[in-house]
Amino acid sequence: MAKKQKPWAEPYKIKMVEPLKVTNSEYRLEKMKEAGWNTFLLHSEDVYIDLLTDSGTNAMSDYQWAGMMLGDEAYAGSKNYYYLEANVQKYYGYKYLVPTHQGRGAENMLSKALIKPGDFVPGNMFFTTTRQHQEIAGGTFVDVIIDEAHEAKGTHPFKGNVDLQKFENLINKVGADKIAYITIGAPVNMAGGQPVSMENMKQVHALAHKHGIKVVLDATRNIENAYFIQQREPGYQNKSLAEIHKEFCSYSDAATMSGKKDLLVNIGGFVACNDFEVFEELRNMVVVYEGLHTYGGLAGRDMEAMSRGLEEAIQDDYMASRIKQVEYFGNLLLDAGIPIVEPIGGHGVFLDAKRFYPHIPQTEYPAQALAAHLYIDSGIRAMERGAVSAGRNKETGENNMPNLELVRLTVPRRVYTQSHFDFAAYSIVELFEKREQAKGLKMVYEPKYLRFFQARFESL
Ligand code: PM9
Repeated sequence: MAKKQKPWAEPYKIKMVEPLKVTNSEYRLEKMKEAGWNTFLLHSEDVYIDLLTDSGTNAMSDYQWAGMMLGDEAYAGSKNYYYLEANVQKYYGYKYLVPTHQGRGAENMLSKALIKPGDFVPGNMFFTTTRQHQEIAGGTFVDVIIDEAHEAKGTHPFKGNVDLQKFENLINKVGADKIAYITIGAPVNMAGGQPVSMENMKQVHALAHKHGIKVVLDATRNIENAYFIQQREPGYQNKSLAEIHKEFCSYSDAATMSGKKDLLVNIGGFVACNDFEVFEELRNMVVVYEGLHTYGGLAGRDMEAMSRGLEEAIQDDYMASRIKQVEYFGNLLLDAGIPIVEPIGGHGVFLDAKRFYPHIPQTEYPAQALAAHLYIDSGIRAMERGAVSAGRNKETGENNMPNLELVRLTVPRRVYTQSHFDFAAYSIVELFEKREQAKGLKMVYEPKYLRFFQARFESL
């Protein structure tokens, strides 16, 4: 008899619990109507299992909570800032740090500092807030990710990689001086949490620097990316996540960071760089948008929790359990024949709404509808990542119609147990079995910026 594979288990235990409200589907249908068929507009107390996002939904450890009591709430020069600066230098390797209240605070400042109106900003697939700030600064985002990233199916181990030919074509077309920088997100959120290989990052850096173009890392989930390199890329199996992560960052000039993901906190972010002139600009700008450069919109205790979260997130055993939980959930769905993005990504499992609801055209927002139906059916909250999130073309005003029409079931860190995912998978299979009855949606209210957060819909 073949020996079973040894199961994995979390390297932590639960010390405090938060009760969840269990509701029925009639109640949830009412709540979904009130929320305009947008899961962002639900009240969280009406949600049973909340897989909306892994952003700021982390469970902090006793070590982090203890650190919260050591907040130095001085206006200037808090010791928690210097500890965070030292940890960012140690684990990311950048010379200069400016804290921000969260990732988009960093994106706002870096975009303003580096983009001139009319510039182009290539990147490995757009991210909603990142592209919005680039556009507000007068830039135009250009997608240079490999084609495989735009397909839900596939086996490519590093679907987040940049297509170097696409990047080079852009340089030849517009000229290097019209390219503000290239931005690399790793793993790629909108592609389903797909990682970038070290080799690709090295090549991007070499090509960019050959033309005097800066490389900016969106380091939001970069430690998760390091795990995929350790597991999948030859030559990295015996290296620690800390070593891999720092090497990866060494191929970039600056980074924007949402600490609300990798760094196991509920709020916080930063922008970091190696170039003193860029730092000077950011340090000057932060006092306008966020706060003094030694707190950037955060309390001292928040910076302490983020430093300590970084020390925990970089541990190999923690990260293995994080990604294996996502894999466990994804495999339950794959085994039941549910169409999801493959390979399974780092921070969540993404349902492929085009294959889940093939009878609903993309103009009727199948992913938005699927997220709403899942909530009504079982109290699970997910997020649309398709035509609604893709917004409109900034020149023509036409709706963008991305190839990927996805529902993201994001896994908060250290929050849910294996049985929550058993329940979630069972509920998704039940919904799949009655998929023919499902109807699409019509958008009835569209906000100007990042419409997916506040748009409202009606069922057709
Ligand atoms: N990501 C997420 O749920 C939260 C808001 S968008 C629905 O995935 C990347 C790769 C992110 C990200 C946020 C940000 C912005 C930048 N880059 O939310 O401002 O995934 O801290 O970070 C969200 P903040």
